[in-house]
Amino acid sequence: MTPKILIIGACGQIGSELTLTLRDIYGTSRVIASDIRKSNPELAASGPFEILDATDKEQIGSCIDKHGITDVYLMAAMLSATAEKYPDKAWDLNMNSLFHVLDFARDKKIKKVFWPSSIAVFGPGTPKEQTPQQTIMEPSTVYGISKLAGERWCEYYYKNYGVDVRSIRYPGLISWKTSPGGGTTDYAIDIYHQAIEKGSYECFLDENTTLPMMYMDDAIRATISLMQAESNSIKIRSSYNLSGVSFNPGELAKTIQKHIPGFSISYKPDFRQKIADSWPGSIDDSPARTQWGWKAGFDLEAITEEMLSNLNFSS
Ligand code: AKB
Repeated sequence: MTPKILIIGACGQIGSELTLTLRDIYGTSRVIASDIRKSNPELAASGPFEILDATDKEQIGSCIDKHGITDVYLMAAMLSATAEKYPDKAWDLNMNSLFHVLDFARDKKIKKVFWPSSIAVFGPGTPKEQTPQQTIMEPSTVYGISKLAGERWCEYYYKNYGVDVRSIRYPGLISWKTSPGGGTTDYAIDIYHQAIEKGSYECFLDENTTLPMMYMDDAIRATISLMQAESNSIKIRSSYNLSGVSFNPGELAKTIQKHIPGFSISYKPDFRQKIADSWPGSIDDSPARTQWGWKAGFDLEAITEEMLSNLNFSS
């Protein structure tokens, strides 16, 4: 059966690209974009769009009824850096939106749920390199705590109510179409914009802070593959580790310098350094590879070429 999809948080960094790709696959009329405001007017104009507050259960329910929704992608979230500033709001948005959607799936109003987790579920006590799927998880950020709690709830709803929920622990995502908002990995996008506009960048993480990252095209492909996989091939109902590429600001700057030789970088770590220091440097994603055939396509060189050419840099 062709799904009828609702994307909550469609104007955000992942949501906007996911919406367009899902519309290419299933048809524009079968993919309803929604967000609390039309912050991406181009996306809002590209097909059906609803104003929707992810914390309002009634609004979500009415939208599901109105459009006969079968699958919900819940992309609304407050990311790590902003969540440290507004812990209550972050908890409210990140947790209650998830409960609303899981409840609708439990009550058979919808069939399938996608919910994004993050590498932020790991903490300072987690093994840093090739972090396994199952390991010590003691997140030290509000965002990470909300994502880990969310993962446990996803598994609980699957085991106790048979909810078909699927999830990925996204690394830092790099994209050129829509800017991220309030994440610790955002530097890896800002740097390209500043390199082109100013030829220099002041980085809020230090030179050697290696983090797991991924190009947006890979993340979208992973999300859709997971949602299209046969239910019985999905053995993990909390959230899957997913690996793309690992690099630090110094290494990223060097790849940019190959294209923009005069580009310079300086380092002024701020409160986000502590968040980054609590996260892994690289991820072991063997369950995603073996269970639903995941394989990343973009390395750092390819990401830099894509970013610079799409942001219209010409040497
Ligand atoms: C963030 O930096 O908060 C996000 C994430 C890693 O989930 N990009």
